[in-house]
Amino acid sequence: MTERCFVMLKPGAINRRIVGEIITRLERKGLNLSAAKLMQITPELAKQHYAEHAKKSFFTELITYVTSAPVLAMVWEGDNCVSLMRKMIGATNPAEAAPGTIRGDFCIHTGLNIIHASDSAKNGERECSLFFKPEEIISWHDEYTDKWI
Ligand code: IDP
Ligand code: MG
Repeated sequence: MTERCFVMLKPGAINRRIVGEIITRLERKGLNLSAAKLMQITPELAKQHYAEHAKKSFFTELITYVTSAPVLAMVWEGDNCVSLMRKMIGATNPAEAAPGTIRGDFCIHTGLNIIHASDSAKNGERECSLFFKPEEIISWHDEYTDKWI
């Protein structure tokens, strides 16, 4: 079933100049990029996005990190997009993320794990609408995705 997943390349991905490499991996999987926006996010937006972690010990550190420099907010679509994306990004702690995953290949510390992806289709919808207006998300299909993926 087609799903939407909100993906955010955190400040480390932009500053380390690996945005293109990460997007290439997601495109090659066969997922569709349907929105993208470079943003310097406010603490208010970051806190809304990560509301479920408000009481955690790392919350302040997390908000400081994701607001410290630009992020690339994106919407990706495809069949089973959320679970595929979570597999491709790997475990939250890069030390446990398998080689071949984005976190497994590009980072070391949990607090600097360079990429966010929604953890359920429901959260995917919630997060996409937090960062994008409906008209900014452009769902598209082509012969490649419909016939060959
Ligand atoms: P996820 O990003 O894999 O969904 P969550 O548990 O939702 O993982 O945590 C959100 C983000 O909060 C993580 O990606 C990471 O940046 C940060 N984080 C989670 N746990 C820790 C921790 O124990 N120390 C520091 N930062 C953490
Ligand atoms: Mg999460």
